[in-house]
Order: sequence, then C-alpha cells, then structure tokens
Amino acid sequence: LKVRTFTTSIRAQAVPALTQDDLKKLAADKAVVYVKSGMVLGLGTGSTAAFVVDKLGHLLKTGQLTNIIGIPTSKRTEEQAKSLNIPLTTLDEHPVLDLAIDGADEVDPDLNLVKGRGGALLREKMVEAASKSFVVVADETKLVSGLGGSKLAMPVEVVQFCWKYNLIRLQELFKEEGVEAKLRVDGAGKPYVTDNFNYIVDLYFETPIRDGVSAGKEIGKLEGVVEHGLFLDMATAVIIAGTSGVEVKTK
Ligand code: ABF
Repeated sequence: LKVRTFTTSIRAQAVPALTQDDLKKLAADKAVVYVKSGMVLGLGTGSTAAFVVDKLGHLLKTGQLTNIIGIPTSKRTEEQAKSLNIPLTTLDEHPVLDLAIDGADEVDPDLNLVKGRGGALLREKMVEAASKSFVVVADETKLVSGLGGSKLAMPVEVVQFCWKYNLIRLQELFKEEGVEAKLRVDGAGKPYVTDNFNYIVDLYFETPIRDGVSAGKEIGKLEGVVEHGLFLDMATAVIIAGTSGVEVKTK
C-alpha cells in the first residue's frame, strides 16, 4: 500500500491567520473539483461536508454544474440540500454512486478513518461503500498516527434494546486498549437517537486500536450492533487543509 501526497501551498504573505472554518472551506473547494455534471453524488454530514454541499448548491445555481443528483447521509444534510435545490435520490433508486464526499473525525497514515461523531455513521457507511470513489475532506486536526488516537469518541451504533448489555460487551472487547464506553446523550441528558432510531455507544481509547480490521470484525459480530465508525480501506482520496497548504493524499 502506498499513499501519495500532493501539496498546494497557501502563500503566506498578507494572508490573515486561517480559522478552522477557513481550512474546512479550502478542503471543500478542492473537493468540488472532483464533481462533474451528471454525477450521482453522496452528500456527507458534518461541518466540513456542509461547506461542500453549500458549494454544490452554488455551482448548480450558477449553471457551472448540471444534472447532478445527491444521496444525503443524514436528515440534516437532506434538509440542507433541499434548501439549496439540489435534486435528491436514494440508494434504492441509484445503488451505485459516482462519488461521495464527506468529512471524518480521524485519518490515519493509510487513509483509514474514524467517522460518526456527528451521529450519521450508518447512512454514511452505506452511501460511501456504494460509491465508486470516496473523497474525504478534513482539516489537519483530524490526522492521527493510529485510529482511536485522538482520545475522542469512536462511535458504535446499537439498537436501543438492552443497549447497556452491548456497552459492556464493547468495553470487554477493548479492555487491553483501556477503553471507556459511554452512551451518547443529547443536550438535555437524554440518550441521543440516530436518524435510524438507534443509540450510540462512544468508545474512548487510552491507546490507539492495534488492529483496526480485526477490531471492526469483532465489533460487527456483536448482535445488536448496527454499525461502527471504523471506515477501513474506503477512502480513495483525503483532502487535508492545513495552515501551510492543502494536501491531497491518494492510494
Ligand atoms: C461526518 O461529520 C462524520 O462522519 C464525522 O463524524 C463528522 C466530521 O465533522 P466535522 O467536519 O464537523 O468535523 O463527516
């Protein structure tokens, strides 16, 4: 496996300090270059993906893109796309997509990802797995040397029925990584409910996951687990915007 990196520099002189949102917009600008008229597109979720959806709306409105049709990865993205008059479809109608563009929570050196802190992991994985190419947009804060290494959540979507039983089984599975498993709650302290009416158990690792492939398989074996946030060997390109430039990493 060889990851190739191409960097476009941002000229340093007279450029005010870039905010994280500026970086996300730069990644989104680069990503929409991959979009061609007539494509069936996976529309991601999260603040970086939202900049992509905004730009697609603008390109359609100004006639720079025509005849694209999107499959949203969450209800939030569906609403945003509708508000921008982006035509929408479903995986039932279009089971093969040309391109999906989405954000990520963690990106490792082999372009494996943790996704789903935004809660949309199930639809994201379904749409992105059905896509001929999958471009990730992120700012440099998302780079990690090993998945789980950011000390932030790695989400697992579970059915509501006996969620605690699965929380304990997940904790048991990763006891060597020193995992802490927590049920995700919303702002009111109630369990967070996904677009698919499930709960999310967030896993916090003390040390990065040693073997992502086997971790994914072991999680998947638990009955009542619907999906997990390890997106392994799925990204065809990752666009990382940093203060010194925009990098495109491809496999
Ligand atoms: C989606 O949004 C998720 O998979 C990921 O959880 C999140 C990243 O959000 P942001 O771009 O706001 O950091 O891509």
